[in-house]
Amino acid sequence: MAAVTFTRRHFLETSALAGAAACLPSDAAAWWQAGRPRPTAAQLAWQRDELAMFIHFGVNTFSDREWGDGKELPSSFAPSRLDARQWARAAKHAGFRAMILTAKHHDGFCLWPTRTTTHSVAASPFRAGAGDVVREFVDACRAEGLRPGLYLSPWDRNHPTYGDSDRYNDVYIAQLTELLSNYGPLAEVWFDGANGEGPNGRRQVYDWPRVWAAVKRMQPDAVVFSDAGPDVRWGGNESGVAGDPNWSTVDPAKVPAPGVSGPGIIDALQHGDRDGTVWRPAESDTSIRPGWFYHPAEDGRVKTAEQLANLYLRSVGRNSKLLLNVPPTPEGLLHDTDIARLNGMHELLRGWFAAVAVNRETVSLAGRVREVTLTRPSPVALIRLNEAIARGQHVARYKTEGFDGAQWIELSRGTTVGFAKIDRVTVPTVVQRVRVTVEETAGSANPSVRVNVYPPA
Ligand code: FUL
Repeated sequence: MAAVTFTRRHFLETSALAGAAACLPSDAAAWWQAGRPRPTAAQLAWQRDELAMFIHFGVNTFSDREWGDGKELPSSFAPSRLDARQWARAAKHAGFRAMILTAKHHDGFCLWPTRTTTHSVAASPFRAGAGDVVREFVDACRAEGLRPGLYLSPWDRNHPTYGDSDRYNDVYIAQLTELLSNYGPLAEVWFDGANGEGPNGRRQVYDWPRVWAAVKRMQPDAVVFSDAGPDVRWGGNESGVAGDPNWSTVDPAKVPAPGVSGPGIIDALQHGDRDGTVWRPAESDTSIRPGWFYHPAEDGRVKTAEQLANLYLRSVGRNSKLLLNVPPTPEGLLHDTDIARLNGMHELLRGWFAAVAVNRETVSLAGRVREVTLTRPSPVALIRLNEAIARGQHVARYKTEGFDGAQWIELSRGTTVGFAKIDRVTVPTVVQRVRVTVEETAGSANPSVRVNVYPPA
């Protein structure tokens, strides 16, 4: 195999997958026969983003609450300096590639001038009632080269039809139709399963198959996120930490619909299913602050750069994607502290992954051992493995070792690899070579795994 030199730019700007595909063993044809589920182009693009920013913004920002009750006055929505470009610039600068906005949260207030309710920006002082936050958001994303996504809460504590299932389902589809047909291509449409009681005391029954069909029809290139996918699943917690192991394949019967709880569901969301028949990778969501919406009392409780960089290792570095919420203030701007922490995270990650110490690579005949020779002997701080997931996910168990000149010493052990698996190495030994041995696979194929080795920053 030809010499491989990766640079800082390589890590930051190219997909791991492209590199992995370039390193396919010569018997690659065997892969296509393996018969395991594989991602769609949209799912691959979703995963390559690695980092997406979540924006929770709405009447709760002004009432200082997490869940509005639907009785908020539209007149309370009064951002004085809203600048979606500031959000997008901050995201881009910190290495994010996508952004998702709460077009409507549980309180029912719509951030775009919808025809389905008067409970929207059109009745607010924002831009004298002529504003459209969704429009400003998607425009800002596109101007900064970020892929936009929208969250439309199904639970609606304001709309009078909520709980009257068929009528509300029509309203919900009408809202989706406005969002999916008037704002250009979206990368992700985000649904939660929240389902409270309606004003009439009745429980709303959502029509998820209809919702998903509507997205597929109007935005065929978007991924649909929910507990139950169909394209991307919730990772099972709101702390931004992916499961280990983490299969991108699932058994769809285990999580039949969003918001369903019961034995085994969180486990299925966290870990996926090694023998699952459907490709549905996990998204890890969390907030940079304790709450999803901005609260001034939490200004001193913003996650540190170090905490955020570690979250990257435990989400992206465990075959997931990190959806990190950064909530705008009542002014309509991201807070300076949050921006500083995002930039700090980016600097840390750049430092950790700056110098790739690999200059030569060999693959064993059986394809189960991949060895890299370091540019110069060094201790190892991080090892990043990437599986060629366009052909499915196969690695079920592996170990990594370093050669100190006399013997092979174990550096790390793991289960799944997938899009990326990043191991922190605590063994201080100086090594000349590093090898990964795939000890167990799902399916009969020989996995193609790319190995990158990073010395201490
Ligand atoms: C949950 C909501 O209840 C929270 O308020 C937040 O939006 C979170 C991302 O999803 O379902």
